[in-house]
Amino acid sequence: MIRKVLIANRGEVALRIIRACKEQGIRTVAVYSEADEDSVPVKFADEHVCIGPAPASQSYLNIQQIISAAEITDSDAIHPGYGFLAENAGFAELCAKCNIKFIGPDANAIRHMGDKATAKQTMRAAGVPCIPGSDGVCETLADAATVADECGYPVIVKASAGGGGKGMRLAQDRAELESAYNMARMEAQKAFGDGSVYVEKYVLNPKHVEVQIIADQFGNVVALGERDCSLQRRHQKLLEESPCVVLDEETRQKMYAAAIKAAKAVNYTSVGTVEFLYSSQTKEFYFMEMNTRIQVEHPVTEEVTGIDLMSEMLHVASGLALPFRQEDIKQSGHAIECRINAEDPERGFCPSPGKITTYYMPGGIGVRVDSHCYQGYVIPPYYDSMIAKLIIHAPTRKECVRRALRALDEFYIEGIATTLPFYRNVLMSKPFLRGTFGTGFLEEFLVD
Ligand code: MV4
Repeated sequence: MIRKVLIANRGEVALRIIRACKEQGIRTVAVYSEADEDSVPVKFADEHVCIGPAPASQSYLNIQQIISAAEITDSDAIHPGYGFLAENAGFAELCAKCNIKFIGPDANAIRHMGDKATAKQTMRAAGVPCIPGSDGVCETLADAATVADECGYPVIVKASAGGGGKGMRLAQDRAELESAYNMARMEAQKAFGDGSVYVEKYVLNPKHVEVQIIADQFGNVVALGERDCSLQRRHQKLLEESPCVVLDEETRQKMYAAAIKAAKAVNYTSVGTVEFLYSSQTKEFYFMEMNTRIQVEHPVTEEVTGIDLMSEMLHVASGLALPFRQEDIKQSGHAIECRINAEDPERGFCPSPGKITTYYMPGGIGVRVDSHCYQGYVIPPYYDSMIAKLIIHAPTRKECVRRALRALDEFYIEGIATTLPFYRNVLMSKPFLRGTFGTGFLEEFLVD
């Protein structure tokens, strides 16, 4: 069993982890940077340790400091949350070496899925549908051209060490392939110190649908429904919902089976997310990546399934078997999450840190706010700009949208610019209300 968890994160997710631990009687240790001394997670944790200056590289990414903090507080586990060290295989490995339980999958699974070309090869070999393209890395431009001719243009060149949109280049034809290939390689080398790239057919305006899975240490893997995360801007998700309204029941079940197969292929344990691209035109879905962490949008799944993912993540980490089987999972109603960022939608979503002078949160049935903010809190400029997640649950999508609009009207944040007004516009737009929009929707929507 786990007695004491060190939370190697900050903000909303640190608070989410503390809440789950408290409910299980697990003691908590907050580590924090000099910029986060006055934060809610630091106040709510049983113990706190300052691990360095504001820049993340010197605090939340400082592995030596975090391991030392775990040792001096006698913590037996570390929860990495999302971002920072959550998908750092070396960190997971070091935790294991120091006899500290890393709350997440093992280092091998993280490493395997972190290399996107290898992950895709493994998935294809396991029988998970993949986007037509190269089998692994394309070592030369000639290789890339052969693959592109086989699967047909347009193609996309992706960094193997990338993910989430970094180091991607589109090529409409053979003439464009050369620069796309070279640019992707250079960008990947610069960003990740690894210039490996792979090539696949470009799917036009797909939906981004991801399946939440959870796996225990006894080989049980359960799919906990899907999330439609197509509403993104520059590869930053802004709104997520569950279920995905364009999936028919047969395709949905096939997608769950593929996600479970993906997890089993790497002996996965803990919570994880298998990302798929879905083409509404052909009704085909393809494996894209697997995220080996708890994600920002996990509450959408919690609302629809009634399962506390953070709590179950702690349970499987401590060696317990899953308390449910696939046939026990029932999804009810619809859930939408809006990520409220300290950004100005009127100024190209530029960050807007500073003091929150008014903070009034919405409430009522079906309304949940996951946030570490309060009136008087000063948002530091050093980290991610997400300050709150507004999560709405209702019996139908239509009611969910109306409830979301009602909650947005009640949410008052003053002193800084936020993305609150932006969501009102999105939730009232025709493409959103139809629900058929793909990943290209928002960029078009924001033009006019
Ligand atoms: C694609 C694609 C179309 N076809 N791959 C973007 C992030 C990274 N995870 C992969 N991405 C994409 N890969 C093929 N073969 C379109 C995207 C993409 C995208 C995917 C999900 C959500 C938003 C997106 C926005 C632009 C492009």
